Amino acid sequence: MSHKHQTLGEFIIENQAAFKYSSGELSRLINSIRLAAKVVNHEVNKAGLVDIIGAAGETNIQGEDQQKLDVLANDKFIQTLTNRNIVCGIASEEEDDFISINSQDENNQNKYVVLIDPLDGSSNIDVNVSVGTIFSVYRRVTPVGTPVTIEDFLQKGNQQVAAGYVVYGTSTMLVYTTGAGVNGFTLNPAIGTFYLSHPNMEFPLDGNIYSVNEGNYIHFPQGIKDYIKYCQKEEGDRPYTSRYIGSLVSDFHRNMIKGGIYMYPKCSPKTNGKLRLLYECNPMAFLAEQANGKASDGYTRIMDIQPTELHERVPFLCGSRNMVEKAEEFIQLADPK
Ligand code: AHM
Ligand code: MG
Repeated sequence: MSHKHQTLGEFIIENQAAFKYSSGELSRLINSIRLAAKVVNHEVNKAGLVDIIGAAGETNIQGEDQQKLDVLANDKFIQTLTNRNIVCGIASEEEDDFISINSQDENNQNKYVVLIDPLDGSSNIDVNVSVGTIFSVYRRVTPVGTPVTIEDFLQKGNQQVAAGYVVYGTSTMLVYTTGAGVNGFTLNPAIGTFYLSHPNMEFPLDGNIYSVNEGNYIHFPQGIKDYIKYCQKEEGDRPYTSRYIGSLVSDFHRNMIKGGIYMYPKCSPKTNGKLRLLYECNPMAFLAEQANGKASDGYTRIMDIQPTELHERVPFLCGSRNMVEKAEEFIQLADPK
């Protein structure tokens, strides 16, 4: 079937058989995410109209102010996945601990856990700039029918069976992979349907955009400073251009289409940057690799890092393959391990 006018619903059904562990369960899960994405999209679009923006007066485990829409998006995704009895566990950037679903019910034969950043880049909401949702799916490692444990969540990114994001931008898109390439669907808000608009998305091998918060420059490791100087140097196809929205999903999305690198390095010797391995880096890394790009912490493939806790952070470089490899060269030259 030509992809013209193909809806996400049709695409899921058509591609279910191609998925090696296909039982329909993953398809139902993606369908639930599609539904929650529409609900959250509706709320995000209303943000400027109703008095819903602003801090909810709670702080999350990272000690950051939560904003009302984060709470709302978190609730919507958790509700949708719980009500439809579709997964056995959920971990969210907004929750201190993971949630076990129907752990008392021996009939719960669900085998997937979902990790989610319900509304990433949420400081952009008050100023009408794009935000996103990021999700990641794993098969549980403990026996089906028993309560999930932390082990089910602390899996390496290379064990992901699906990952994706929703970008609530000038138009709303859902972009995801189940390990057979990356496809992007655009929401037609008039009828509430996602259409396949970006089949087989791929990062160009090279690019000329670098995305990093240069306000942190003096704190960056020497290799990152050197790479930034390299990007700015007038030579060959350089200087590159700098674009930083401060919304990972949007920066990633643009770089995948145009070619570029996103970086959130260490900002002091003590910290590991800002982004969370499980909720942000692994799903974006899976998408990047499926789209012919690359993701690393400067030394190691992101998806090969063994997580040790739910909310841990890692330095993150992600984007066009040649650009990420160039940045790694600079990092490893300045600070060999
Ligand atoms: P959040 O999960 O608290 O929204 O933080 C993640 C966001 C990313 O989307 C974005 O790339 C980054 O934080 C921006 O951080 P900074 O303002 O430090 O540059
Ligand atoms: Mg986030």
